[in-house]
Amino acid sequence: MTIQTTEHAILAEQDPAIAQLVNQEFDRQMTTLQLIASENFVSEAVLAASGTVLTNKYSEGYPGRRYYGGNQVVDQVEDLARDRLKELFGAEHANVQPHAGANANLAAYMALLNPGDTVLAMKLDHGGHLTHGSPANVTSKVWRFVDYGLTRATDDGLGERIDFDMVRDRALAERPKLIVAGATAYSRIIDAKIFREIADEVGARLMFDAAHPAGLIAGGVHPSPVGIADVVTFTTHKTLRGPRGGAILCNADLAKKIDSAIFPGLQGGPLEHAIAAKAVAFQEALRPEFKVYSAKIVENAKAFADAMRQEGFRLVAGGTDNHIVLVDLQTFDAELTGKEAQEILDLAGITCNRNTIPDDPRSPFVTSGLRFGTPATTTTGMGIAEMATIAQLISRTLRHRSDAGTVAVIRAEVATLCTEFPPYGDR
Ligand code: DSN
Repeated sequence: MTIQTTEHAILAEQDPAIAQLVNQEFDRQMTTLQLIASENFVSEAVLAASGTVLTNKYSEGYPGRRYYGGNQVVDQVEDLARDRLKELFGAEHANVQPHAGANANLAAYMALLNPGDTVLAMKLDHGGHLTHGSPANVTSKVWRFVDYGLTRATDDGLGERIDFDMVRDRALAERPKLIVAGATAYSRIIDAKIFREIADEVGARLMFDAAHPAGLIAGGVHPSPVGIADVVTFTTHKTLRGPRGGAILCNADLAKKIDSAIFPGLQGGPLEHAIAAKAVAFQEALRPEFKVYSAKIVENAKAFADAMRQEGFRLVAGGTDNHIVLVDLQTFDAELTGKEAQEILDLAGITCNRNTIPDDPRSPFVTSGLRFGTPATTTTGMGIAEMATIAQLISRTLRHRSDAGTVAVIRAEVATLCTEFPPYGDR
């Protein structure tokens, strides 16, 4: 498939090599299934705002307090983005400048902590994030992270859950200055109120990393941590369906600290073209249709989880309440690693990512799990029937992984399915 827009024609004339690669990526996205839980398809309007002359402008500082001239228009863009975001989540203060979720998290730590302070966050292999204190990440070098995890799966099929007894015990023993709630591979609701109670008991601040459920929160299908946590950080490109980037929400009393942590603490000039695209996405998320979309993401995830279970896969946490389905491959095929499964599914045109499962015996590079998500397929208009089909395609691919002919047949079936649900119409 090729891109037919005027902008792409200009790119093709000026830089054929990059234009050709953009086209190849467009074709990949249009003809394969996008099941990475943290990806989505932005609207044409978000795409349009991303590629504007706003990229030319330096605007270090904040609206009304910039270090360069000529920011009269850009100030209005950033104000619109902040106002829409506050309205969307009912927040007192919004910062829309973080270039990424990692920056949003770093800024929150910088605003709330001194170097060496103790932070309690979820273990990476139980679903946490690199910036929640992974030994490989700068966060663990500046602050002292201790962790909590999930309960073990029980025989009655209930599945793993956040172990709040462990959260409380660790909090009482370690007296952290900050507790971090939020995860990248946890398929259940995360209740900020329980974390708040524990944080209050030990005199800790609470940060909620809502990168994954942000869109579900905006759409009203996941309880909001805003006003419960001291700071809420998130990315704008996952369930929220905006451009790549980050954002931070907090109460008015922390506004100055958060803003100073982003600039001048961590970043220089904000990416105002990205901020404009964020503003467009926030406007889209304010519309009633976004509530319908969010509910469908969860409905599809539940249908996909049921179908995967019927195909013989064990699901971490026993199922899903959100957009994520985390599969433990060990009972399906003890020999099959997450890495091998991801690679063979790629050949079949099914895009997902390998993921650790709780207490994974394999390394994070190999893993014993696969993470799937429904934000992107739901955007294309796929529904419950397609979720069942996709689960069957995954199961067939993995069962017949040594048969290149069967994988090629599945690849063709995937392409046919995708062309029935084009996210960009005639683009
Ligand atoms: N890379 C993101 C995800 O896939 O969940 C987290 O940063």
